[in-house]
Formats: sequence, C-alpha cells, structure tokens
Amino acid sequence: MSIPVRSRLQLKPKQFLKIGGAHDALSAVLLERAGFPALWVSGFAVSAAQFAMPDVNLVSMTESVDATRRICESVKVPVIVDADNGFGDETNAARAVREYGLAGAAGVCIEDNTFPKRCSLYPGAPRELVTIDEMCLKLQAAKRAAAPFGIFLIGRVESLIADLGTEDAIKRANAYAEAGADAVLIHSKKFAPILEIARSRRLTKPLILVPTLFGETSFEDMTACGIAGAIYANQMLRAMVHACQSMAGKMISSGSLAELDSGLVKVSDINKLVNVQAGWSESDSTPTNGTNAKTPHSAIEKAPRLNPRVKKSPKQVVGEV
Ligand code: SPV
Ligand code: MG
Repeated sequence: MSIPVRSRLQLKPKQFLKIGGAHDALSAVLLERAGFPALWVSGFAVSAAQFAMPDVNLVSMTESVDATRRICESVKVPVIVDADNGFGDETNAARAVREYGLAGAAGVCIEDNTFPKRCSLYPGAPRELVTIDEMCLKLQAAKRAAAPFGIFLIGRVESLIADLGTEDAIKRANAYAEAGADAVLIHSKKFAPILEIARSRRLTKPLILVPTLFGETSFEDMTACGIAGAIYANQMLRAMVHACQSMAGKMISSGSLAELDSGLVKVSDINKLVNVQAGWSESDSTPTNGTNAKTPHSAIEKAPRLNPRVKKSPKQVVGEV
C-alpha cells in the first residue's frame, strides 16, 4: 500500500483553529487562499452542491472519497472529512477511513447518528443515536485504520441535537475519546449547553464546534472557554447559492452579457485559480467591477497535483486565533 504524504492536523492548547467548509475543489482553493489553516469536507455541502440532494446518507462512501480526493489534490492545508456515521458499522467505518487516507485526508470525523443519518440542521427530522458501545466499536476500528496514515480522528456527539442533554453529551464525548478520538465535536443548536460543558472541565479531549445555529457567539467567547476550534461548515455553499441565484435571474432578463459584468470575476481570475499555464491566459482584459481588481496570488505553487515538491514537504498546521 502506498501512503501519500500529507499535511498533518494538530490542535495546540490555547489556540483556536478556524476550519473552512468546502463543497468542491474550487471552494477549497478559495478557502485556502483566504488563509484557512485547515478545511472541512462538508457532507451537507457536498450532498447539496455536487448532487442537489439532502444530507441523509444518500452520498455513498465512494462518492465522498472522490470529492475528498479532488479537494486534497487542490490544496496544501490539512483536510478533515465529514464521514457522517461511517457508512454503516465498524467495518464500514474502518474501510472509509482507509479510503479517505489514500485520498489524502488529514482528519476524519465520525458521528453517532444511526444509519441513515439525518443532517443536524433538519430540526423536524426523526433522530436516533447509536449506543455508546456501538459508537466506541466504530471509533476503535476507525483508529486502527487511521494509524498508518496519521489521520486525526474526531468523534462527533449528537446528544444536544437529539435533546438528550449535557450529561449524555459529556458521557459520550469521554467514551469516544477513550475509544480513540483525538478530539470531540459536540454539535449543538445553542451555545449555552456548550458553555456549560466547557466550564465543567470534564472533557478529556479538545472540543470542536459547528456554530451554524449560534452564529452570534463570538470566536473570542469560544476561545475564552477553551474551545479548540470551529468549523464554518456551509458558508461557502450558501455564498455560492446567494451569488448564483441572483446571477441566474439577471442572466435570463439581461439584454447583453456586459450587463452582468459587475457581478462577475474575470475569466483570468478563474485561470489563475486553476493554474492555467503561464502565457496562455488573457491578462486582465475582461471587465471587472473593481472589487476584484486585486490580482490573487498564483495558486500554481499551491497545487500538489502540479507541483511535486508539495508532496515532499508536509507541514504541521496548528490552530490560529
Ligand atoms: C456538515 O457540514 O455536513 C456537518 C455540519 O456535518 S452540519 O451540517 O451542521 O451537521
Ligand atoms: Mg455532515
């Protein structure tokens, strides 16, 4: 088995890691260019952007691995994959981790929703969690599969989403840590129960959040109570829909393409992002509204696929405030 060399994910005490959620390779490149030190392959966003489907385990393991591979090949920063519930029992979870490792992932997150999962952002959906023992078996198997790749394993707790309370969340989080999780992700609809858990200081492993449903909480407040990092799970997808929905409406009603230019980047900007060979691209001749006038730095140096040096020099990436 040939194991690709990759960037490693590492959490450092007192540092807050901002993790950017990608729905495809290009959104991953944009996140990396913006400065995100680590990325998240969002199941919700991949289901929506690549399949126009709800996040209910309809995307297969192979499809998720393919999406992950494309993202890992496009960026240098470590990529954490949302592996949902591991696609079945512990055997499925172990195979998924191995495939993600071969695809270049630096981290894998497995959640305790039953199969088929229902996205935590569907409040009306029926919700059931696997038993702690079942989840621990999954994480133990995942940990063994993760070892040859140095994959960072995250055990995700859905107790608060399932209204099972903070005690259940703490019990599960520590059991998952004991089973091999390097960090825990306790998903929540509000910050208050997270604050209670963090202040109890009973968690044995670093805590990562997905603050989608409590976006008003500042990262400073999260850092102050010892949270290790936050995932911006779906903002890139929502920004894409926001921009494209409005553009699609303008396209159908406009009398010429020029009317659309104020809402567009230049073709040459795309060329730079996807590493079109130097000298092949128009310079900056396509019109711009001025907001994109700043030329992005070349992504050529950043693309492992096109730059073999990247694979030879993996780097440690740590949390940043
Ligand atoms: C995802 O981004 O797919 C996540 C986070 O798992 S959430 O959608 O909030 O469950
Ligand atoms: Mg998900």
